[in-house]
Amino acid sequence: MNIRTVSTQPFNDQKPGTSGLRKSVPVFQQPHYLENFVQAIFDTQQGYEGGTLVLGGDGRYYNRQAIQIILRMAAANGVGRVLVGCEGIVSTPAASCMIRKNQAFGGIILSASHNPGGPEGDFGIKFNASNGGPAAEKITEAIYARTQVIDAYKMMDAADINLDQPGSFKLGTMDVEVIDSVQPYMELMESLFDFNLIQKLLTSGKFRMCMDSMHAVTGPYAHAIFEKRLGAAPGTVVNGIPLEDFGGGHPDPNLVYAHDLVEIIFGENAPDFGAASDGDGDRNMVLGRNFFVTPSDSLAVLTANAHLVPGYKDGLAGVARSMPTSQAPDRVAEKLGIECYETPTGWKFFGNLLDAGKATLCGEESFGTGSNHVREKDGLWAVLFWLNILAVRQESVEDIVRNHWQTYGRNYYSRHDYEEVETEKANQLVDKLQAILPNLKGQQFGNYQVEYSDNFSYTDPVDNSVSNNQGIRIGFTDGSRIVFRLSGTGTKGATLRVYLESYEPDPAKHNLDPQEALGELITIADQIAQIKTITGRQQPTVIT
Ligand code: VG1
Ligand code: CO
Repeated sequence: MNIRTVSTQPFNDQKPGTSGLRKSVPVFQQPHYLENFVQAIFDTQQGYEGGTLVLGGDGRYYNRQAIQIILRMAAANGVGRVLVGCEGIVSTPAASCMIRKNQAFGGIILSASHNPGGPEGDFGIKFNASNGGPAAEKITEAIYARTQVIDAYKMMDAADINLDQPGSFKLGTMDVEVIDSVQPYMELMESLFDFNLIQKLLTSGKFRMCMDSMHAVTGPYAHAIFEKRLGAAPGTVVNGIPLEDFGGGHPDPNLVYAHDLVEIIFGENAPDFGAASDGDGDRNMVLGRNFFVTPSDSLAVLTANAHLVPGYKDGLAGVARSMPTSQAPDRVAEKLGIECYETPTGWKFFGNLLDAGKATLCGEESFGTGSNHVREKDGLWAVLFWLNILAVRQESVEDIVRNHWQTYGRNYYSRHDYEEVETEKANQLVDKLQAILPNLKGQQFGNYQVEYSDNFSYTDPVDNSVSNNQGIRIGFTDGSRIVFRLSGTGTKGATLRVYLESYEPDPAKHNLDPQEALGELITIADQIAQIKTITGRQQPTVIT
């Protein structure tokens, strides 16, 4: 088959963010835009000639077209074999699983995660390395550098591959295997969790759950695992068919966007357990009847109960959380006598800790939880982990969490997002904050005294690489914290994230609304950062 070298010119905006390159669909549809980025991936990798590549996405608009383009480019670049998800569907954690299982040199995941999809929505592309995890910063930087000088890409002339059902094809000498990505993923889950016990719970007639796949990628996985394999009642999975525009919603599993689930779980005759996952299946939200579990608490509870779950019964090497995540997991780690690592935001920073066997469980406040079973956060894995704990303990979600607070104290936690702020104003806010940081120490704000203030810098304990400017932290003498950072996944303007945390050891004070418990810190955050004055916003766009 004919292989062409196509001349091109660099685009200046192809710098990957927290999780790959995310832009609106029309940006990706510009001639050469996707091709340039894909060629930059090949140009900066080794071992792809003759090697295996995993390819798939979350099913959003432009997924299928992008897959056909990438297949032809992979063939033109000499890749040996590509494993593609049937219908182009591969969740992010399933892609990680497939890369590891098939000794692939890497994977290309097409997703903009929880960002809305459709012709005017967002699209994204991410490269994962041979360990199954998001490419480390030095790789994404190399890819970006390459996009800045690229002048040509390779393309094979060939017809589209039929992605509708499993099958084997050839593109020139390259093998294309279209496979059902649910199977290998389910097998991995079965090796970690007590499926018999969970099945007993789900078929006992005494326990009901609701899984909201938000019209996104986990639908097929959730149907296969919860309903078909574990015997949950039909209808347990809602919004379970992936749609190109996610039904017009934000596939973001939080109390604001997962409104269908929220109505069910806070409504009459609510089920015992509810969960939701995001566009590409790596995030999760966990709920009990009328009860919300913060992602930070979820990581802490999973850590404290891991010994009840077959895959983790021998203990955890350590636990890791992103810096803005609450310190609830730290308390559990301390009691267990294991290390708790604090990393910058983004799953790529957990990769080395997992590869080196230093951490077993990892989590982020942004509804991400995972373990060393793959190198991505994993939404359905977290749901199964919770189900396994519920099946063993035979207590409600609420009782388990309240009990946890009694033992460890409660870390009140909330994140306030200001979305689509003018970039200039957001930068101004951060610059001003940065300038006053050195003077904050010792200052008193109401009941709170500043103990430290800095811009978080991380030195990876495995390869000693340093990542600076990962978020401004203001810590108070009682352990409370306010963290400010700008999002690295948005596609419009800037998103300012303000993370708030306070610690309450007294069980008599564990029943407050977090916004109330954090009220004074919320005011202090505005006072210090001048959010209202600089952004002109009176309140956050989204509170989680
Ligand atoms: C956000 C979250 C971060 C997460 C990232 C990717 O990044 O805060 O914790 O790892 O999204 O998740 P940022 O830079 O916008 O704060 V996903 O599910 O969007 O791939
Ligand atoms: Co995601």
